[in-house]
Amino acid sequence: MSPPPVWFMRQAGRYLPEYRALRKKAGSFLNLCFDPVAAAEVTLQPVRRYDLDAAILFADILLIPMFMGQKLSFEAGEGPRLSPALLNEKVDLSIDQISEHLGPIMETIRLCRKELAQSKALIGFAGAPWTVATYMIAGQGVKDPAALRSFAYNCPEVFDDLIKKLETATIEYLKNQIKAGVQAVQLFESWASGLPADFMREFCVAPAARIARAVKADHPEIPFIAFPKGAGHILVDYAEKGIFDGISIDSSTDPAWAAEQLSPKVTVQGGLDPLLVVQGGDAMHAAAVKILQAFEGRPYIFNLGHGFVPHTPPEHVAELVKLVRT
Ligand code: 1CP
Repeated sequence: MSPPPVWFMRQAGRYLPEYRALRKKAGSFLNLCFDPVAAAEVTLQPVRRYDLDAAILFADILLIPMFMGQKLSFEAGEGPRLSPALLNEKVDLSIDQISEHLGPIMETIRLCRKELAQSKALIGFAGAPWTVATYMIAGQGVKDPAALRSFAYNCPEVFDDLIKKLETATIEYLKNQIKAGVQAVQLFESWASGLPADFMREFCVAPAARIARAVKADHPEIPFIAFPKGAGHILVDYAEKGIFDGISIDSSTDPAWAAEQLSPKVTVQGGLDPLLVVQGGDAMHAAAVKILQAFEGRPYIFNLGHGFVPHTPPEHVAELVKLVRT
């Protein structure tokens, strides 16, 4: 049995000393995103260090709201801020000029592709409409989606319009990434957890499927991965849409359940608890082996159930890659 391909969510980032050095030089996270030479370097750092099978573009899901007219900043230790928040103010959001803002990101992609070996995939990404909308509405990351759902119920026209605009912008953004050189795309739905099933079907599954269909209409050869974190049994709905090539599972998903319930036509990805990589040793080994065994004999990509946390020891990542490869 040949080992599965391996890459990691947040494989570039604060747990790597070489990232922290470049980030310090750039002054801010956004400066780093908009400097193609530095962003390409950060994208390639983990691939060089661990010989991973794929690089993921260094950018952020919150660039799209910024291109649509909200002001984006990252306050140290506090996470992202978008202003004005749609909860407080009516904002004139425009998606007509999205492509005018994409120059530096596309240049990062071209630089990465030039540097990467042919055998390594470059993965592009975007946030899914609901997840991006949560930040746009609240003006920041929120743990409890109640206020956001109330906004959707109270202002259905504004909410629908926002989701549609995000869908259109995301399609455009992903198509441009593919034209610049990414060979697979992943849609991050980081805030699916806690949503009523029908709400999730309408505002997470359906928009993701429409985005995948539109992207694949132009680029049928590009694998499309959905990562609906916290979607639980609605993962089956994603698989049954028949449009996603890959489905990434979070750490709360039982690998044995996923192997049984998700159509064998989709490639499953991920699952390992990122905190086990902080731990390392036997606990990390045992969990990784259990996941590998659950997906033996079907297409599977090794990854985490969510991104690395900043205090992950880089040497544990090296150990994990070695384990997967042997
Ligand atoms: O240096 C720093 O301080 C910035 C930390 C950081 C990094 C490294 C942020 C701020 N974004 C990123 C890069 C990033 N973000 C990537 C690059 C590629 C890689 O994975 O290596 C990707 C794919 C993202 C996607 C992203 N941004 C998501 C979806 C995935 C997830 O983690 O759920 C989300 C929700 C964001 C928003 C965001 N960006 C950054 C922060 C601190 C946050 C907020 C997260 C939260 O609300 O919990």
